[in-house]
Amino acid sequence: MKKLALHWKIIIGMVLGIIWALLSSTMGWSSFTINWIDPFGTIFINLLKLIAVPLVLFSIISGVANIGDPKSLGRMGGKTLLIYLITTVLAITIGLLLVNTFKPGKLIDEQSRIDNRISYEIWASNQGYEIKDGVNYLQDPAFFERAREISDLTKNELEEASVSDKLETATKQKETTPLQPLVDIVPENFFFSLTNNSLMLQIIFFAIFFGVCLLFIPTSKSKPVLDFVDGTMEVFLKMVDLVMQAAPFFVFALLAGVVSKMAGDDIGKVIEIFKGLSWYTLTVLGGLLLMIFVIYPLVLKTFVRNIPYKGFFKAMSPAQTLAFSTSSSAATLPVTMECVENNLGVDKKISSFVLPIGATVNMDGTSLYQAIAVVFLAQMHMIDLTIGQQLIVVITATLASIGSAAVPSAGLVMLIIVLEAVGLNPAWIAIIFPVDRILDMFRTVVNVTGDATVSSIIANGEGMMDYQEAKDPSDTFEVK
Ligand code: DAS
Repeated sequence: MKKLALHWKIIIGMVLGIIWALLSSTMGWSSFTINWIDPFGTIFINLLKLIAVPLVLFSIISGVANIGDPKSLGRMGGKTLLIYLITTVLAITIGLLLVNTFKPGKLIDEQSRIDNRISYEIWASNQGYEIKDGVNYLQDPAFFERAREISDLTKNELEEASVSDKLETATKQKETTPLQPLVDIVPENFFFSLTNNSLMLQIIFFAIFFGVCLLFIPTSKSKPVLDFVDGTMEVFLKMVDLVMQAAPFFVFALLAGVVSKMAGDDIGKVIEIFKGLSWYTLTVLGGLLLMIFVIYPLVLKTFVRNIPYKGFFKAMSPAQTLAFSTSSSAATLPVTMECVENNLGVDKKISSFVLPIGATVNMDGTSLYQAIAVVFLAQMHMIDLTIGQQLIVVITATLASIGSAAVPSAGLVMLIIVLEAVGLNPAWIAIIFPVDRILDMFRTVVNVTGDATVSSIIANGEGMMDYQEAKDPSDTFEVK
């Protein structure tokens, strides 16, 4: 039988995980699932966190240092990075506008959101985070009742202790499962503890600083360093690849665990989760399609007048199709370059500089998705992120999308960083995992379309673009 593509195996793993969770919530196996299956989901999250930090470090150093000679970093490089930054922040702003307008996370029933909020407060107190939005539901007797049910503590235990060690007890009871020693083998990180929220910002600053300085030392000195960086990055990309190979099993455990934990023995809650997920998916898809069919054409119309609406899509469709099916900007890069050079008429001197950087640091689709995902997950847990926190989302989503490698599911891995930055639980990526694969296809198309749009603007600005409408379809580069 033809080898099943990985993303279908992941989808099968997810479906089986959900079926198991439904089964265990009707058969009362939830505690077995939480104690014996869920820990493998935690191991998966820890593995992704373990890879995320060094992957950001080496992928940014490599992306910046491979710009080549510092001169090219000058005017055109500065212009390129500036326009990439503008389109990324624009994408995030659109994402935040959509998720704060449609509030997909608030469309699930009140009781589920209250339960989610209580489990968040128990988790947050265990991490030593103070609750950012100033409301502490566990002080409210009504919530208290729920906390007792959720943390299956006896009433007098909760009554006696003060709130903080109440939460302590609650969490201790919740967190340790028989497989905890196994979970503890997989470190969250070998460099730093990710609980330091601003960690990622510091890493990205360091990586850019290191990469730029690498450009300014003599090649004889920088070459071995760059070889080491590129080689190490390959190692971490291989780690992502291996972990994703095992993803079908991990995803099964993750979904079974998360759905069981959120649903408990109440099957109705599972329906609520999927109601929330479908609204979330529609919000992200709406944003991504808006970028492809409205925003980029508008930007092109403003800055590159001579490309007709249909002409742009005819020119870019081979690259967009490949981006959709591979979910990888890196794999699509060669075709993106062909389409931009042959069909949009962008001079090779521009495309060979602007597109490789774009594939690494410009991920408008990913940043839009990360902004929506964080606010959606907060809404689902009855957390209203303050404007200040949403600005932190803008900054970290920008940096996380710069740090995301151009490989499948990279945006999901970096979402952990954005969640951490606003004091939310990174394990929540499991809640949106079921739809992540499909969304990854669309956001990669946005990433690639964004790179093509910016390279057209740069080329047009430099007078190095000669667009000719493709006479007939055969002129368009066919994906071999
Ligand atoms: N799949 C990534 C890319 O190649 C995007 C993402 O994971 O968000 O662009």
